[in-house]
Amino acid sequence: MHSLMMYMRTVFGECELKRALITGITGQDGSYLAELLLERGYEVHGIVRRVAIENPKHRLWRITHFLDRVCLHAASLESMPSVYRVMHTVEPHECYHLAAQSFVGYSFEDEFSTLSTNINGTHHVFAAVRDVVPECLVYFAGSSEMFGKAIEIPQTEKTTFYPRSTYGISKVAGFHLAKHYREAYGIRIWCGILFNHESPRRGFEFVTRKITSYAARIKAGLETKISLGNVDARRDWGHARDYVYAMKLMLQRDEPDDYVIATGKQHSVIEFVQVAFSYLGLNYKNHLNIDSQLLRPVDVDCLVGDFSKAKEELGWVPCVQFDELVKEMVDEDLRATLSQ
Ligand code: NAP
Ligand code: G4F
Repeated sequence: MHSLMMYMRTVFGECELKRALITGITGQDGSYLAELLLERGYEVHGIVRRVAIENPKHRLWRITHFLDRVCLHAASLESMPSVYRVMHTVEPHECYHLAAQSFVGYSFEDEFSTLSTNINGTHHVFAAVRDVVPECLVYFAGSSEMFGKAIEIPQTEKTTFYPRSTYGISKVAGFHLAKHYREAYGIRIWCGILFNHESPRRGFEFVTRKITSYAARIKAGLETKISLGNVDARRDWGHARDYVYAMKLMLQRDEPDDYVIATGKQHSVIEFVQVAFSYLGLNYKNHLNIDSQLLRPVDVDCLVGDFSKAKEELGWVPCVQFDELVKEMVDEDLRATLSQ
């Protein structure tokens, strides 16, 4: 694949094919974004950890179906030389920086590695762009976790941040680094402030996928109970495919800016459980166990975004509704469970 891309670059010249580099291509968003960019005719490169290449069946499950159409480069966010090396090799026109320790729950268990990976990793990517490809357009994956204990409802681009985890703090730091690189060095970095987005490719550690996978296993008679923590938490859940499209739209604007990407609708964890279980004809009350061990030291209770700016300036609106999202995830988990 790599030699094919080098051949195409030589034959067609630099201007014909746009090259995109995605950090975190093996993740939920990276996989959907890579598909979108391939559809648009991009030459797509991705940064993956060495272990992913060594254990492709386990680590590359989200991107197996298009592996032959992308070029993967082994690197780690923690290693500045490895990030610089990839930037030199690819010389991307667009760089989507999605890689992160993205699980808030884990950030309470290992604060130090979360801060180190997410802040230093982001700094390495921005510095490499500045030093190697300063014209490159950059997307930074900010998060609604930056609003944390939100001081207003709904949250907009102007809402003050109040992060409640080292994960949230790391994203606030990344957000300010992005602004600093814009102002000090003129690097064109867009910050997406994305609210929770899910899909059948969501990691099993996140609450939505945990719920849909357990619902499917309970339906199939393989489990009887699901244990959850704070089921009163409220989130603004959208579909990952809709959200990666917003990333692409941002980089088509002339000037870098920040955009809230959300549905504007809020649901509790318990509502998610109820919709998922009742879709399978199950009464969740017969299967739910509340486990205080799963509570976080502090939680984010209520997030809901106002996406008016994205609608007005990007023409972006969410397409998939909450019930459709839950059903798509349940359908996929039931199919996978029954085919095991
Ligand atoms: P995800 O599924 O957890 O994917 C994270 C990606 O980062 C994976 O490809 C992972 O690689 C990679 N990664 C982690 N640590 C790395 C390291 N040290 N070096 C290189 N790669 C590393 O996350 P996602 O849901 O796609 O989210 C994408 C981005 O958006 C993240 O920055 C996340 O914090 C942010 N975000 C997500 C949401 C959401 O609701 N999904 C909302 C707001 C913001 P491995 O496969 O090797 O682990
Ligand atoms: O699904 P979660 O782990 O997602 P969380 O913490 O909202 O973070 C996700 O969204 C952020 C955007 O706001 C992203 F930046 C971040 O990368 C990630 O994608 O938890 C959602 C809620 C929390 O309040 C949690 O306490 O569900 C509650 N919850 C209740 N029981 C649980 C569980 N969460 C998990 N993961 N597992 C449980 O058993």
